[in-house]
Amino acid sequence: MHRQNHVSRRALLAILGALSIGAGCSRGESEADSAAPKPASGTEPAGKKPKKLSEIVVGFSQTGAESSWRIAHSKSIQEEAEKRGVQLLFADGQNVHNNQVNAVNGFITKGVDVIVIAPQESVGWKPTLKEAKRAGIPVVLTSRGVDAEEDLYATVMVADFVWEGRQAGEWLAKQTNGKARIIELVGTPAADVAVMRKAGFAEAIAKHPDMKVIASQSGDFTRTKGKAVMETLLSAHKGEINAVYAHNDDMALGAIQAIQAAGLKPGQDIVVVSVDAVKPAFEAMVEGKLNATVECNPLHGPLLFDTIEKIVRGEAVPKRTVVPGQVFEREQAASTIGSRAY
Ligand code: GYE
Repeated sequence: MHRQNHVSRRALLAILGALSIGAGCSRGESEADSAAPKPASGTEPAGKKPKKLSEIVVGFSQTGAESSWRIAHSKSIQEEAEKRGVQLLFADGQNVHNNQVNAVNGFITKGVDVIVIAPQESVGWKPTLKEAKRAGIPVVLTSRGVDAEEDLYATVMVADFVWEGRQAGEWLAKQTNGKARIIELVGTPAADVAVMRKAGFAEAIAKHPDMKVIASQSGDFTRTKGKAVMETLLSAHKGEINAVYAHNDDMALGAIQAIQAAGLKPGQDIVVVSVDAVKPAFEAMVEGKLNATVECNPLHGPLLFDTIEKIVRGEAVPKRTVVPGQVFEREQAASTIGSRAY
């Protein structure tokens, strides 16, 4: 708990810091005009007049549409672009790394002003990022990070994924009195978010000798795969399991269907905890089928475009912004669901 407070405060400070820098600058186009032209992340030719937001083209390579979280993330970014009059080129990667690499290479060829990447996989980005840098196009990462030197991108906005995994583990320890035989539904294995959510959870349950992950398998962050994997694992470990930890709500919702199909009661016979806190997860909590979810806020649009605006003006931006979250339990779901924005 002490740790949770500590990390939350740090996360909150990070985002508040980022926002308060933004608060000093108006979003008006005249402001952009009068801003002193400075090189942005070493990419803008010195002396070049910064463009107005309404003049820029942003290429956005999105992972895909694998989850409710992802759909809310796309919507937030698309709506914010429209609101600010920014031309957004949206490329749906359909959860294939090469599709994303091709899209970004296309943005570079086109000569867009800023490239936004929500990378499905964290590795394999260096050559493309180097190419963008050579072309003088700043890259903003959102929703997941990449395995590359920091000077290859302008900034990354993510949640504290290790913290999220730890919260799920600590919550489960409390709920089961430290006695759990767990199925872990892992996200996309090549994504940093899956690696970190796994690590945080493992760290938390390591303190409890009677908590054990019986099986850990990827459901690729989707409801369909979460259900299929859960069906297989439930029949392979009949009667052995009393908990599920899913790296996102969609896989948990799939697992819930599989638990019901096996004649068991999700939320009761098998405790289910996941990450994201999307609306459908709140609905499942209200129905008593999901026990808890760790919030991961997908509404990156406003912060993303505040950041892009600064980059275009040549202002400094933090290398990393951590979007804060909190744990929601099913007991609070009915009173909270009405105020959920995604
Ligand atoms: O938790 C999951 C999604 O990268 C934080 O990706 C994101 C994760 C999110 O598909 O639902």
